[in-house]
Amino acid sequence: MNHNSIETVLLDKNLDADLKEIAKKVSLNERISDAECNHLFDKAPLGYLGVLANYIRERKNGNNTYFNRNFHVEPTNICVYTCTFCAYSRLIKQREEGWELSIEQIFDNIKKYDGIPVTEVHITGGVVPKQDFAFYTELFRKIKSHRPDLHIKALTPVEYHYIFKKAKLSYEEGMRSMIEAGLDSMPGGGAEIFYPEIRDQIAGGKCSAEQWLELHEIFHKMGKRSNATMLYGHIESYWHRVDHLRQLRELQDKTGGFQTFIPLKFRNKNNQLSHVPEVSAIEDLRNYAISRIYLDNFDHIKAYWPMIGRTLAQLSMAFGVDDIDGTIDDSTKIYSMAGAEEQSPTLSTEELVNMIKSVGRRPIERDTLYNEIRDYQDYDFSNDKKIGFLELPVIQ
Ligand code: V47
Ligand code: SF4
Repeated sequence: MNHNSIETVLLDKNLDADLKEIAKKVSLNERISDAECNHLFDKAPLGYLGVLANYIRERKNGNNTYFNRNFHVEPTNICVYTCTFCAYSRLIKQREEGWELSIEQIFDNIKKYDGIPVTEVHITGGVVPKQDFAFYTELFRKIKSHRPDLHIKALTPVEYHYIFKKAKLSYEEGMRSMIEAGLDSMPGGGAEIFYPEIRDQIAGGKCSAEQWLELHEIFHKMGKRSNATMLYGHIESYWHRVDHLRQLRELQDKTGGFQTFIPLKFRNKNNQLSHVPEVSAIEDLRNYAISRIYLDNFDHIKAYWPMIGRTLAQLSMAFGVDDIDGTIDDSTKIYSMAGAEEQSPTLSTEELVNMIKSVGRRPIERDTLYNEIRDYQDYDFSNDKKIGFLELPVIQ
């Protein structure tokens, strides 16, 4: 669609030499350096970034924009940690306004989706002592024996580090047991910002960057896939983002186990960083595009639409994003409490498909591992009410 525009960028007399060199590298499918990535953050105009990111996006994924049918389960909204950006932190959350679900309660919630064509359950929330190794292995087993084809994408290195330490298990032993119990893949959370001085200030006490990366590496080596995130737009500088992206790119070179990168925009409601202003939509688009340009070994860049809103998610598809997740119920409280755009993020499949089509992309439903389930480009919703509507029961 836009392949000629990169030629225009290459011929642009007003661009500085470094930006020209970066455009040349992108056109030749060459990797950009950390210094070049820093230069993009410091100097690159939005239009230029859009052209480069879109060029890469179309080279990798054509015109496709992916989504999946998943639902979220949050076993608890209480947490032993004190991340300053988080509305679940023990310094913010009063026990009375918290919930801590039992295995039976979670399982009942999962059973509400029986007969509904969801392909994935995304399980994540706070960290509490009761929800330990035995709790999660039993929960995963129960889900799998009830619905074996439901993909379990659950917990992050933050939870696993805490759970395995408490159970006195090595990371390898712990991960193997979780996989045996039914864990299929790992979501990208808990990464925040890897650089120690920033990490200590916003996420002190939880697993370190090295531990986060090690757990993903072990998981990948066991043949499993996972995602990666970066929480941006708070107290970090651009070079901290570059440092974060570098570590992800290096691990991906080693294992190839990451499927998608999800930049997460810091939202400032109900947390200890409420005095920090949120970054602009322009900054979000620049960040998506630069991530797409730098992470040449990641197949997908995801915009999490409940967090940034539908309009920005639509715009992001011109800045490197080829996936808009698929959250289709309103139980994801960690974001709504922190001031996410979509207070009640329920979209029917038809609305999601129209959102993608109206910006000229091809809507493709995928499973968690990016196998194509259905191409919705020419789909006629009037014939199929069951697929057209995904108004799901509210969990919790
Ligand atoms: O690690 C918490 C973030 C993450 C705030 O893998 C906040 O498919 C912004 O990782 N402002 C967890 N962000 C969620 C996550 C995720 C979400 C959707 C899909 C996938 C996937 C993964 O949420 C945390 C943290 O970085 N978060 N509080 C906040 N105030
Ligand atoms: Fe707990 Fe995660 Fe919130 Fe940190 S971000 S306080 S680890 S729920």
